[in-house]
Amino acid sequence: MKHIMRLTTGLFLVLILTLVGCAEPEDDTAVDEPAPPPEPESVTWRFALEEIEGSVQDAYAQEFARRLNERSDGRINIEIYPYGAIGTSSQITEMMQSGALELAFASPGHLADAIPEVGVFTLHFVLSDDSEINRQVLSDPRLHELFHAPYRDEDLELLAIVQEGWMVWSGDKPLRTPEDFEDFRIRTMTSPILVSSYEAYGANPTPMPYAEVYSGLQLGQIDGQVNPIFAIEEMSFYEEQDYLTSGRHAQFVATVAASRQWWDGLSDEKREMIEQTRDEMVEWIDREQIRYNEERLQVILDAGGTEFVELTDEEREVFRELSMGVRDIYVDQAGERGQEILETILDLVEEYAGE
Ligand code: 6CS
Repeated sequence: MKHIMRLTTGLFLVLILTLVGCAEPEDDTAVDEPAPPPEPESVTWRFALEEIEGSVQDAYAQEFARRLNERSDGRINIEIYPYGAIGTSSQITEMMQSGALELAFASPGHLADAIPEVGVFTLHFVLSDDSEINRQVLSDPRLHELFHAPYRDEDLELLAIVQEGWMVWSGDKPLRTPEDFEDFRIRTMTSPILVSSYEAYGANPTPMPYAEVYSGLQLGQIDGQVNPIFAIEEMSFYEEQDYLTSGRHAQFVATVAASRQWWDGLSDEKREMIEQTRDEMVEWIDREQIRYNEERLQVILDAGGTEFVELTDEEREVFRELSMGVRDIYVDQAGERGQEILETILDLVEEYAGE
């Protein structure tokens, strides 16, 4: 495997980052309280990734850091910690919740353990087949508003929802029908709703952290996994797999989150700079992720030994029907707020499709 996860080093870093937290002073001033100390000339914020250098999340963080630095005339600096520098996705989220990290990516496939409502992004056939429509839906303020409370309840602030590419199934055979999935040990991210999605297809889902997938494939603990193409290439999963099957059943969706404690302590000026930068990056990151996925597919095909298979509309329809019952499991777990989120996404998809 090209990239060895340095989790031991990560533990040291967790300790150091916890000790040197750099929250900003509160901006709200009660009339008879002493004036807050002036804002520091320059600040350094930490941004942790669930993906390695060269990934879509890395591209986002690098560009976000560059634009914020420029917008703030060099006063805002961002240090980026790629996957492996700190810990698993769940550990990164916990650090952000405790205020030891300012910013991080948090994928619903892991985060739904803590925030069941985000499990909506792990359901199949909810978003459009058209990624341009999905980009508009995922950046719509009406959707963001519904996630505000669930994130705040878990000491997080939602900043952005980003699609990173179509999820693709990899295995030692094409996965065209539910019969192909029969007892197929497919690795999933750790949230329970993903397990239900693959049980509905007759598979044997096996949740595990990202860092263990390559060795899981190599040692035969799992038969396959599911991820966007850029990740299958950069994590070398394709080296252990003969087929990639694309059913366009779901986008890999990630969220950019902030520590609630840190966010609440920021000045209005800094919060606005972050929000403007976030808004201006919506189209940029979407173009980048499309390019990354196209280019990496070519790298995989050029290496030889892995075939790319696309499901027909009829084949997709069988999976779509099987996936419908999982929506009820999601609503059971995520309650009324989850139901409203699911309905809003379905409505927004129709609205942006002009239906
Ligand atoms: O499969 C996973 O666990 C991971 N996949 C991607 C593309 N990003 C982060 C996530 O943890």
